[in-house]
Amino acid sequence: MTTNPPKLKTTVAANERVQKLKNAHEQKYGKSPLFYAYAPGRVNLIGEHIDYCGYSVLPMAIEQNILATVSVNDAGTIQLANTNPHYKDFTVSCADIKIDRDDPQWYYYFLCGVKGIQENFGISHLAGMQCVLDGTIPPSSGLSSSSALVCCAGLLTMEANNKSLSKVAIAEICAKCEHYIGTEGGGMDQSISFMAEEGTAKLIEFNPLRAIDVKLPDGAVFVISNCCVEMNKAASSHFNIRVVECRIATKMLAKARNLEWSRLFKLAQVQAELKVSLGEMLSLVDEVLHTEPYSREEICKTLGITPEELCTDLLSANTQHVTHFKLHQRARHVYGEAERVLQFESVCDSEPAESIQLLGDLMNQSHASCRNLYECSCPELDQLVDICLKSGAVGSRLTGAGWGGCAVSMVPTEKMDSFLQAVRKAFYAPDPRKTTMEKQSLFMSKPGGGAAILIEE
Ligand code: ADP
Ligand code: NG1
Repeated sequence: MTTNPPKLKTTVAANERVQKLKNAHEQKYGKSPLFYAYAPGRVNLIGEHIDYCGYSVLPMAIEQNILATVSVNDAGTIQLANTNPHYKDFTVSCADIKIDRDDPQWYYYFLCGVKGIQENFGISHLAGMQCVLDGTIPPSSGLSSSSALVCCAGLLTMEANNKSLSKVAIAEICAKCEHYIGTEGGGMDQSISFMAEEGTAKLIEFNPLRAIDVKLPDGAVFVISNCCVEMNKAASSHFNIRVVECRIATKMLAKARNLEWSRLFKLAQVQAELKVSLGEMLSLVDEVLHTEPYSREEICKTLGITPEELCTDLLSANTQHVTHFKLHQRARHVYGEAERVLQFESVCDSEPAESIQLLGDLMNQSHASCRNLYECSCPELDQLVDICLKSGAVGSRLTGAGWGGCAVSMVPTEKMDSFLQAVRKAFYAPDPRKTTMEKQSLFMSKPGGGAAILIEE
């Protein structure tokens, strides 16, 4: 479907959060907003770190979002303010939009969205804008606060400049332009932020981008819990190191099978070229790649490239320092996780009697693979996942990039209250810092709707 992000009429006075933000806008800029825009965060149910390898993922949007007020002017500047005092005011000339990836300040994510729209339409004179932003997604916790900010900025820039795009097109633009901040994500977050629909999770497929409804089983709910360790993707190299390891594994597997390896960049492309199953890809990984980390020298020798070519063609700006790469483990995770996503979707589709247990098992296998093969968990998150399982979840796993942040647990509906109580007691109550964060750190989530423009009635 080629629908555009919706424009919804709203009675501002009936929505306390929007009304408060409108007041803040009037106070700050001395005029009323022309319109509002919001974009949700997401929880990924299964399919971690495989979107940038070209494989499908299975997220749902959450209720928490980034909401912005917008007034438009011809002053030639973009003025930003935020309800959270931690995020300082910022003003920039429309003629001088620059993003400093060495200093990932909050407003650079906003500018990613602006730049994406500007470049897509070749806009030479961007409309001047004044915005106040308000976010309810815990940052750096795997629930896509950064992408919600990029998507919200992309959406409001499109509207302020009287342009229009389908959900698919704007999702693709926002996925690409978030790379300006330095992280090489795969597009899951921006796709679900625009293509989400209330009441259904989505299987997101790439190339071409599509979102297919996935009906979650009755009788269970999904609960998000935050281990209260933040991991900022753009300010660290963990994330891009995994992207690079997958890229190098792609080249090594392709070379071993005499494919034209220099034009392949994603693990899914190797499978597509070989026309084999995911199971066969797992065997190929075992046959071709060794479990010891690969040195730069070994990679260059096997691919027949120079150290300079490795740096410029395969590594990103923030991974130039890496000396060793775990290719076997990362590729095994990716092909195994891609298979689990398909199994998860198939269980949801066919609804066997034991659906909940089967889905829970897949989530547990996913966490084990993230922890052991992809090494993107951390002790606090592992502890939280263990507590969730002991508290009644049938499945529990880290969600999002990892190295901190949130777990998602599948809990039989009748156990929900006792589950929340037990997790509270075992994980949050013993630590005063976590206790204060508990309200926004432990909550049930239903599939929410996608990004939209709001216009006052
Ligand atoms: P996530 O996993 O949530 O996407 P990232 O570490 O990639 O986490 O991005 C978090 C960054 O996004 C924050 O450091 C901040 O710059 C920006 N951000 C998140 N929420 C907000 C907000 N409410 N207002 C402004 N910037 C935000
Ligand atoms: P979060 O959890 O928002 O940091 C990141 C990537 C996704 C995906 C997941 C791991 C970005 C913007 N997002 O998400 O594309 O790769 O990690 O599955 O880079």
